[in-house]
Amino acid sequence: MFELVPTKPFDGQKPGTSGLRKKVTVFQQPHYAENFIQSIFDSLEGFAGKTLVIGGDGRYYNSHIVQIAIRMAAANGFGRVIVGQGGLLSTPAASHLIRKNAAFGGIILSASHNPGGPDGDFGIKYNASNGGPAPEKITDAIFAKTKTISTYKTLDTQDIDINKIGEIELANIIVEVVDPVSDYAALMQTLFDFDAIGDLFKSGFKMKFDGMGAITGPYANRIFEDILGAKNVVMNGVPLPDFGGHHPDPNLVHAKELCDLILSSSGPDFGAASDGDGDRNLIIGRNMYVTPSDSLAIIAANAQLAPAYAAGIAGVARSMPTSCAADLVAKKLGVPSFETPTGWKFFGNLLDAGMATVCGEESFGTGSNHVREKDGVWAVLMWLNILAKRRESVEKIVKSHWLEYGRNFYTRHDYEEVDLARANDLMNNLRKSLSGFVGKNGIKTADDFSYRDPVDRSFTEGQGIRLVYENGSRIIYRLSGTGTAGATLRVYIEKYEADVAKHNIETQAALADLIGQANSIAAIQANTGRAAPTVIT
Ligand code: VG1
Ligand code: CO
Repeated sequence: MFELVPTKPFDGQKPGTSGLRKKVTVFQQPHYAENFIQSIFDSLEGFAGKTLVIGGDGRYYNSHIVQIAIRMAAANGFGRVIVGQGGLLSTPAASHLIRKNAAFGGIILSASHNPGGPDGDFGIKYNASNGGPAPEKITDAIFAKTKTISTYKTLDTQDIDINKIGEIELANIIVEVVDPVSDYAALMQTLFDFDAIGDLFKSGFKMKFDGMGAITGPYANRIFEDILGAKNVVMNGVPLPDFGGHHPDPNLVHAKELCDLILSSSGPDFGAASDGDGDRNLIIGRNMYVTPSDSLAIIAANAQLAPAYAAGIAGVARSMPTSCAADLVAKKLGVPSFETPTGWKFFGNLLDAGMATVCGEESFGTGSNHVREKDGVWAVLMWLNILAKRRESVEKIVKSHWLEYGRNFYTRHDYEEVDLARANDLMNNLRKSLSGFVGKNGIKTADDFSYRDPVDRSFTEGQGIRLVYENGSRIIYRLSGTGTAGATLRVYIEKYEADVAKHNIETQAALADLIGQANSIAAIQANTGRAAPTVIT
């Protein structure tokens, strides 16, 4: 029944910021996915007889690869596979299942916020026994294996029916099909004050949640409507293989339908959205868009309003390009703040060691020590918990936060699908000029960000060019590690403003001077041929 299939290495199976992401057409090459999955297993030790969690965001090709992963897990000697019904699991729900079942690890099928469908993207990532994305030590080992692979192990069997909840025996393993939502929803009920949130909805508070045709629809329906009793909350709530044509990236550009609704003066009180695999979140209130960096800071400052965090937080961690707003909160609370490279895998050790409780990224990712992934629905519930306790509007909460801490104006400009060689040249030119920037236009320091993990001392370099001004303003340049076509240049711009009289300036206007400097310092137009960014968040 077991088969050893001969294969040859594929180029470029290097995991990026969050797993291996490629066009669906690349994954459709015979043996492509199998090679990567076998390379994952070949990089791990000691999983014989243990449990593997498998699930994905439901995008095109999910159901096909789920079957491949189950067969290969069986052939490679796992003892049990836990799979979400229909092959579905949000990324945070998968992280929770790994932890709850003390699984050896998990395989998550997702290209997250990237578009889906036959012409879209697909992805595979491995999460370790702490429920978090594999650290670089493992992803490097996986990549090394993909370069020498010559065979993979699978099972000669028909597709397994994973549409019915229950256990199936397959060769030497048990395949346990679970409801993708139940365990996750139960976890959320242990963290937040569901009674208070339910009362908020009873008082007439109106909310809209955009599932963007991706994985979070069923989670949102169960939690916000069935459990919390809110009415007519969820839009685009059915996960579809092509996300209904949506680009499931919860930002002002791709969640426009929701934003237009909430950002009007007669709209609902609160709006939220999540991405393809359910780990990102967008938070908006009537007339008030909350930047992810501000959201992290506000969550850190108010976390004690939620039962699970009532005793206070141990520390805050943010990715380097995320604004420094959260650091100000940590300082006031008297807890440490950490600055890590981009990607949730860098938070894992801090969370495991109890050094940080709340983590976040400017890219619409927020989470805590309840799982080891960022978590979209968690962030929405945290906001609901804060709103239920404070009984103030989102706008009031944000503005009083700025009043107390000052405002970190923040924007990110993305230049997508730029020519890869030109993008690399741009970055290399910046790298070469670093020392020359210092002292000009008020720039205090210039470096290429590197990070020494305080827990395991592992070292990561080349994580983004960082220009820091005397007044704390920052310009950061880095190339995306999740795109699948050409290169994406990300430019992050931040300016601190203590003066409350200046807090209501429109963000792009407030940052106009720095944006101009960012463009000219990197000669973006000359180097990319682009006069303007593709996406501004
Ligand atoms: C982007 C974000 C990063 C995030 C990563 C995965 O990476 O910037 O903050 O952790 O996506 O998120 P990059 O390398 O393209 O900048 V998800 O929701 O796409 O798994
Ligand atoms: Co995601």
